[in-house]
Amino acid sequence: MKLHENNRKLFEVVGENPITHLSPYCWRSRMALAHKHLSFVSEPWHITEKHRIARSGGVTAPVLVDGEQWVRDSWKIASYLDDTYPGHPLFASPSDKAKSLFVNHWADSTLHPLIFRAVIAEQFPLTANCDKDYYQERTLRKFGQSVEEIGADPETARRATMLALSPFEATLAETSFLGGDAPDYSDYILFGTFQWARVVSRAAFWPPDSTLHRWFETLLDAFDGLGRSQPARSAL
Ligand SMILES: N[C@@H](CCC(=O)N[C@@H](CS)C(=O)NCC(=O)O)C(=O)O
Repeated sequence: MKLHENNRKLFEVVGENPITHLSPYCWRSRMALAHKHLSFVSEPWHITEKHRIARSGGVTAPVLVDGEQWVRDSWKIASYLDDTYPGHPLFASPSDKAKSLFVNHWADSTLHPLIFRAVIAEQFPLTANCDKDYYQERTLRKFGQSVEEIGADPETARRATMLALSPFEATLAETSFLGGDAPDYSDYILFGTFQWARVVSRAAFWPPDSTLHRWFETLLDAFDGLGRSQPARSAL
């Protein structure tokens, strides 16, 4: 029996429209919970509402609350879920987990800064009004540039993103998923990245005949279309 089944919630970043789930990290945890067949209640959260997640000991979402347990950080949430609920593993072996950790670092340190530059001009207007000043201030502190400066040349950032993605594209020409015949957590990490792009940006990153497109569309349909039920920016 699953513990805390009715007492599990996930704090997730939302935009001004509360149905706009625009955080790549929160999507990782959503997909991980779905993969493990664990139900949860979504707690829409604004990035300035630090007091609501104070018990996690940190200031970022996702935060999973599982009964009495508070877990913050998408990677720690995935590890916690596999350790606590061994069914439907996210990591088939320690070696798979190590490779997923590489994907986690690659997404965070290489892909996200590029995609941020490509989409921030379109994303910022979707930010919750109560978060906008903080977001501007945090961006300036973190990158030494304003949102407007960072988002000034999305086309160059898109080209750089596609270049960075070429090893992933070549991999998907030989295998359906990074997890092999079925997705594992490494697929959900990168799904989160491109779901973020899909939710905030009107422009596609890849052509419809690419292996990336096939992989992403399959994951959008997974878990009864959990990902696809989130409206794409291009559809609005
Ligand atoms: N390493 C963290 C990163 C989480 C993160 O940066 N979340 C952003 C939302 S996309 C956040 O909550 N930011 C609030 C802030 O920076 O104050 C994870 O994987 O969960």
